[in-house]
Amino acid sequence: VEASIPEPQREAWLKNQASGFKGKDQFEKEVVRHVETTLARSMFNCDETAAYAATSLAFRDRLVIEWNRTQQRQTFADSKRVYYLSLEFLMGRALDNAMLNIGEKEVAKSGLSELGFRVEDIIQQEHDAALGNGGLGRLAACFLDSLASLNFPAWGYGLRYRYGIFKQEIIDGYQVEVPDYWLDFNPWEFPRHDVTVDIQFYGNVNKTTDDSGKVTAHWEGGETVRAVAYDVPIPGYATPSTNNLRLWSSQAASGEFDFQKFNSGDYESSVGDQQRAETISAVLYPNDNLDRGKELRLKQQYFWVAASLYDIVRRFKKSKRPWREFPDQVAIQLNDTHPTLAIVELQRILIDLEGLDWDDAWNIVQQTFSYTNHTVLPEALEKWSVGLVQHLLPRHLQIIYDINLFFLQMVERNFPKDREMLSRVSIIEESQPKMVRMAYLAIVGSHKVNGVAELHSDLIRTTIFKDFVTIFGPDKFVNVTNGITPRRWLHQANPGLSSLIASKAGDPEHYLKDLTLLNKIELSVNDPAFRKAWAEVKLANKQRLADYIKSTTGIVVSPKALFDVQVKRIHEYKRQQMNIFGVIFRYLKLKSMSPEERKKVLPRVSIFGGKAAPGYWMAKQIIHLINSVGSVVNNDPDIGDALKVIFLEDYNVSKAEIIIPASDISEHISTAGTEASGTSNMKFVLNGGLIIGTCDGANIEITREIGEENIFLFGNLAEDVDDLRHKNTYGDHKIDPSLDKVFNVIQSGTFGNAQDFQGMVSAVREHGDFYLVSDDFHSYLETQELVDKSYADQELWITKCITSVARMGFFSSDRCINEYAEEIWNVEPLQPDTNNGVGKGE
Ligand code: H53
Repeated sequence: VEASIPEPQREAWLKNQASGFKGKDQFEKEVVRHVETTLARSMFNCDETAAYAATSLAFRDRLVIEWNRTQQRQTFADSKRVYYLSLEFLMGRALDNAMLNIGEKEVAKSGLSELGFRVEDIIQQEHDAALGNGGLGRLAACFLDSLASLNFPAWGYGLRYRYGIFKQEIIDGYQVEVPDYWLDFNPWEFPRHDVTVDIQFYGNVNKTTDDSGKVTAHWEGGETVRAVAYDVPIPGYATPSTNNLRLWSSQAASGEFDFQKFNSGDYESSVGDQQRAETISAVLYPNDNLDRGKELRLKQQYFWVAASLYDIVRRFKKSKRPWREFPDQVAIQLNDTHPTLAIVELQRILIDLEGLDWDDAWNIVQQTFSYTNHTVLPEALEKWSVGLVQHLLPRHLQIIYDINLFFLQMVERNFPKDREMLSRVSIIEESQPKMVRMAYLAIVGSHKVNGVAELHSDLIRTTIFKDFVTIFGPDKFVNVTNGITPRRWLHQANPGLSSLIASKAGDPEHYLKDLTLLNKIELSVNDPAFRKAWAEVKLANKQRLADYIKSTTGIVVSPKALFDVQVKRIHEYKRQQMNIFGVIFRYLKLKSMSPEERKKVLPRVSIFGGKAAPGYWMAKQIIHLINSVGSVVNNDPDIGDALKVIFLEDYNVSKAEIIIPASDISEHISTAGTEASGTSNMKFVLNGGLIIGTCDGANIEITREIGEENIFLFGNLAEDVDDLRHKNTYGDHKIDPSLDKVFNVIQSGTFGNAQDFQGMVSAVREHGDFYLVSDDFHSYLETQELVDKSYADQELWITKCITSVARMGFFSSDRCINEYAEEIWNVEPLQPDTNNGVGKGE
């Protein structure tokens, strides 16, 4: 039966169209209606949780109306769409973002106040949507915001994990992981029980030949798991465009447990199938920049990719266009190699199910896909054992072998003299066991490959993907420097600074959509009133963080001290260990001073935050050392306010929104050549903090934009890292004397059992110091001294901060998305004011 309402009855629909609240009175009415009818409560038992729920539902109603219109508009215009495939979307909270993006926060604030609530308290009730680990997942979330704000027809596709990234507790200085069950009440998703796809695993392949001699492969048997769609509306800023994030949840294909088994007393296995199916989308793997090759992870990848492609193909087929037009309608971006099986799956659909020739199909595939690489770290580059792929996805392995065969034949034809190249670039690594190299498969199956910052893109072209540049030519490899959304990371996180900026740069609606307008504030850099207001905003943000620190740790810090922040995933390459060694050095120096001297030093608060992957022993040791140093330093009566060391538990998006605006200096100190881009560096500078950093990732482009007088760079360069490592392992490895002193104090037991930190010390002293902590330590300490000196001159410091913010326009994710749209996707925005005939009954 056709689901659309016939023409004569449509008038009644149009007359009764839902509209959502307009203005404060209607907002209040909607909140009360949701409290009383949706939640079945009343003014006699409406707590903040209920008020949050009702407020969210009132906003959701608004979003969903625009979302429906946007989808209709896009369907009717039949324009090319972008599909962003990402295993992680680190969204954080949605309510505040929805209020600001649709421009109704003031309405909500006064409406809630009349109903007896403070909007800030209501916003705090929301649980973060934490379906990601770190930078890669948050980048995907910033991209969704930009895609919607710029009116691009775009969908995100991901997994609806029942458990997001774990919650971190610190107990006796150690990290303890607690499950993050976040779906208790989630008003931001719409279950689509009618949008399901059955996904096949295991089984075997049979081939048949028809009369014309054409061979067709049939993938048969095995097990089936059902994917159910959950849709999350993504509001654009200051535009009605509202895009869709579709997250897949797994369930048993029958939807029920086996009654026969149940009745015959086999209770366990009767629910076993159901539980096995649900396991697929149960939990996010908590590793950042590390591949562990687990079977369930591969299952997650195929499940998500197959459901998404089925959905995309189904939408395309409705247009009744010929297959060759598929790439004119569809651009699919692979966020890292996690969705690379989509390349194989589309080829399978085209040749096995749709009957296309290999070459025609392969052309379509290559024109459709593009791949973003986010790392050069070898331990993060995905490989799957051939045996595992064969077992789980037998038909896909055959196709991978064919892709590889045709690719290697092409290489052999074009480079007949270079026999060794074949084994270097083969998608199948001839190791024991054999492995599928996912990055190579992604490159071969895409028309564009991009890195995420200039240095990183240069590195992938000259190191890990060098041969592929030779084979495909340089134009296939491009750079798109990462960006961040200024809506969340300035306007939402730092309303004080946002409105101060607006007083010079024009309406938020303008400058938040064209961030280069920030440069207007540079004209006011010497305006005393502006500078004073600037300093007051920073102090208020530091006070807000100081209050938070007091309430969560009990430690009192002075907002007048220099706040030095390093918040990010804990990883040896990010070098939190170097930071804490530097803090110990500072502590020793303070201890050696007389009380009079000590009074003269600039007080500093060293703030750390970040999660360690549960199986990453060294990262956990780093957390333990930070906490142990904190408990010694913070309780040392000699030290007082001169130095405090804080570890903030459970760093996540909503905590970042409090921490980032409060920083004076933040640390982005990875070993040169290891951090592909970094994006928090951009957030900190945009919020009027300066950074201390290495010549790595996007730090380099930040320097280019803001000027080298406004950043504290130090350390060895990427081009020297190989030689230094060689020297550290084979040559004479002398430890920096200041670092040696720090190590001796750690080993004397000053911060607790020396044995607990032996791994960190011997990594530097005895095991080649792979991350060059000792090589960079002297330069790091010197630069930290320069930070102290510079901060003492507050006038110059504020000038640096204002100038830097003024020059940060380049790092908006809008710029970044426009580059993808032009250079890679070839898509155009669809303006919301063009009606396209919607509502006329077509
Ligand atoms: O991706 C960010 C970069 C950052 C890089 C990060 C990343 C992950 O979070 C996880 C896996 C991976 O390969 C890379 O480490 O430098 O800013 C977004 O591009």
